[in-house]
Amino acid sequence: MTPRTFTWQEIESQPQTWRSTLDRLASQCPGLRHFLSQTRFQQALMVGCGSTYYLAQTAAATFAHRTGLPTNALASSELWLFPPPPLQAPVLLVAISRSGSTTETLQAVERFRSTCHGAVLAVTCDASSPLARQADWALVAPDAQEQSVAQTRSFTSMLLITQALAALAADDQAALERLYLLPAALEALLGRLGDLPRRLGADPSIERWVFLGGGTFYGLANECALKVKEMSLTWAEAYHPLEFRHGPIATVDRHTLVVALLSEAALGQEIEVLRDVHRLEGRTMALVEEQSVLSGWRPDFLVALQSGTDGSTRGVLCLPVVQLMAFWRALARGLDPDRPRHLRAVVQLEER
Ligand code: F1P
Repeated sequence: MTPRTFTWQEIESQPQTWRSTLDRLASQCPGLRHFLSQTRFQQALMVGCGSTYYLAQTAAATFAHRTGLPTNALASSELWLFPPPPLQAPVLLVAISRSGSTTETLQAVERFRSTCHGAVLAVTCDASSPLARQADWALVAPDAQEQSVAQTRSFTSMLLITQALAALAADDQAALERLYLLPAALEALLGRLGDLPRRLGADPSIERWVFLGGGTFYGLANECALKVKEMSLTWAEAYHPLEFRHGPIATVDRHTLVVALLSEAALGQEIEVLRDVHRLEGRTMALVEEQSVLSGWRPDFLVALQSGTDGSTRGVLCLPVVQLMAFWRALARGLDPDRPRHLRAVVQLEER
C-alpha cells in the first residue's frame, strides 16, 4: 500500500526530479560558465540553514576537491552574526536555501555584500524569492519544490546543482557528465532496496541512530541524522567516522544502529570503526558502491549503490535510502511525516 503523504510522493519522485533538474541545468551551463569566468575567485564560501547548511558542508567539500580552491561552509547565522576575519578576495559566496526566504541566509548575503569583495550565487527552488532576486546569479530547481516541511527531493536536487557547479568551476566535463548517470542509478537502487527501509524504520528495538561520513559525506551524514530527528522524533547523531571512537562510542549497545556512508579514500579505516561497533553489539549498516569493496567483511545491513561513479558524485544516492527509513519510522511511531512537530518550512525572524 502506498502511503498518501506529500513526503512519500516527494521522496519517490526523486529520479524524475533529478532528471528535470539536470536538464534545466544543461541549458544554464553556458551562462554559468561565463559568470564563473568573469572573476578569478580566490576562495569560496557556502552558507545555508538546517538542511541547506548540511548541503553547504558537502557542497564546500566537493567544490574544494574538484577546483582546489580553499572553500568553507558556514551556517548562515554565523556569517551574519559572527563574520570571519577578512577573506582572500574575490570570494564566491554560494547561498543555498530551498525557500530563498530564510532570514539568516538573507542577512548573511547582506553582511557579505557590505564586508567582502566577490559575487553571490544563489541555489534555491524558488526563482521569485528574495534570495534569487538579490543574487548575482541564481541556479533554480523549481521542479524540486516541496509541500513538506522536511527537505527530501529539494535537498538532493540542490545538491546535484552544487555538484554541477563544482564540475563547471573545475572545467571537469567528465565529472559533469557522471551526474547524468544518477537518476537511473537511483531508480535501480529503489527497485533493489525492497522492504529494508521499512523493516529498519519500524524496528522499535533500534533506539539510537548514528550516521558516519567523512570528506564529502560528512554533510550528508548530518542531513541523514536531521531527517531521522525531524520526521520521527528519534534521537540521531552524525560524526566523522574516526571521531566516533573519541567518546560517542561509549553509548553503543544492541539498541544502536550505526550507518556508515563509506568513502573510497578512507574505506579501510572506516570499516574498522564499524567492526568496533559490531564488537560492542551495536548493529551496523554500510552504504557503499559495491559489496566487493568490503573484502569479505559483512555489516548487518548492506546497501550497494552501484552507481558506476566516484565517491564525490554518488553520495547523493545515500539520501533517499535514509529518507525512507526516517519516513517509515515516523509512521511506525504514529507520527505524520508531513507535519513534523514544532517545525515550519521556513524560519523568518521578525524584527525585534
Ligand atoms: C532551511 C530549514 C529547513 C528545515 C526547517 C526550517 O530552509 O532550516 O532545512 O527543514 O523546516 O528551514 P531553507 O533556507 O532551505 O528554505
